[in-house]
Amino acid sequence: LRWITAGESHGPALVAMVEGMVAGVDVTSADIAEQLARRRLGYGRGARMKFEADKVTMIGGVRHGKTLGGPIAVEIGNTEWPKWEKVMSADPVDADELAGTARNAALTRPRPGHADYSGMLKYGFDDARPILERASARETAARVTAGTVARNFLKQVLGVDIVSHIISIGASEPYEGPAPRAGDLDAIDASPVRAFGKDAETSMIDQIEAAKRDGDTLGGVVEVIATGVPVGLGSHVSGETRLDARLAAALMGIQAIKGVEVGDGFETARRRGSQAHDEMVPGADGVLRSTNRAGGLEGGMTNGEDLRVRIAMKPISTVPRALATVDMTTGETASAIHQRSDVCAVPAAGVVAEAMVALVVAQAALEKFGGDSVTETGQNVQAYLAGVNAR
Ligand code: EPS
Repeated sequence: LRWITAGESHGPALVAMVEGMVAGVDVTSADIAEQLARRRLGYGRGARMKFEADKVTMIGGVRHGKTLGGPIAVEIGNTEWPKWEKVMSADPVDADELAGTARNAALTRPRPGHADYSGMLKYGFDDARPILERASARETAARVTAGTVARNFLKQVLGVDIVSHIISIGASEPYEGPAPRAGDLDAIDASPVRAFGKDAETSMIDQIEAAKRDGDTLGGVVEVIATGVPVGLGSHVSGETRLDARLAAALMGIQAIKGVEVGDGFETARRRGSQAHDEMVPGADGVLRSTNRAGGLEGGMTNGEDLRVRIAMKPISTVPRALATVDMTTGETASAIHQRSDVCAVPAAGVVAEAMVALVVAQAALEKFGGDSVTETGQNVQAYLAGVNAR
């Protein structure tokens, strides 16, 4: 399974492509729209989230609501496009047509924390526009689109469910209760900060309110849980086949992510071995665990327990109370670019992280079970599970 996205934040559309998905997976534009709507949720998003709609058009690979086995292409229209038609035109535009267009003014004051500075130097631009257009987290709409195909495959063939919730925002009191299950997703989505638990929610909202008042931005910590994942996805044989490594890479690849933790992660490093692992006990359908500190991954392979990963998102680098920078044209001290921005996009990052987990787990499942259709892959799954006597 491979996936790729194309498109700029203020271009006509984003495009998501998924290649290698088996035939017969149920997926409709409504399914994609539903996931995209979840990504737009969350207290602390900026003005653009209020007036922009994600317009989904399936271009190829799906017929009458089922995948065909070929590459799947989906377009997500940017309804912002009319305002940017000239500035972001793919074809050349006459200089006098652009003259005086505020939106076209060169952005020469890179934001600390953003891709602006390194991108301008590396790609040879004296304007941050060509960098920020692609670095923008608008691109995550395309990832969620690709992830919807993977998510539907996992549910249909393996019964896997994926949920996320927000552990903390800024310096809020971290959530410490039990991990949510698939059935809790609606309640989480109903929370303005996608929290699982009222106390955590109140503390997160307080943080966002305070940051907003101060012209500041916030990051936070997100947890993703996948239930029903069979034992044996990924492999111990090489670093790059380890599923934890692959999940970490995919999650770290989400804009603004600075840390990934599998299971109890860094806390495990503080424990003794006797308190760090998940002891095994015999059960009716195979081995059971008394704890899940490993987050469902041992030796780079799923162990049949719930997969559990966390990501740390840095605060958005477009800070309203603009940070000190250098004007790349004059070399003088300046205030970093700021037009408009979200205060916090952590709730949305949860939905994006679900999509990345779905893609990586689906990829590992297709490697393990193969097949060209939902029926064939499903038969392979059943034969394997019967053979290993485990879920
Ligand atoms: C983003 C900046 C904002 C966000 C955008 C991501 O856009 P703009 O610069 O147009 O105000 O609204 O997020 C989305 C549009 C989206 O759909 O998530 C950024 O710089 O990453």
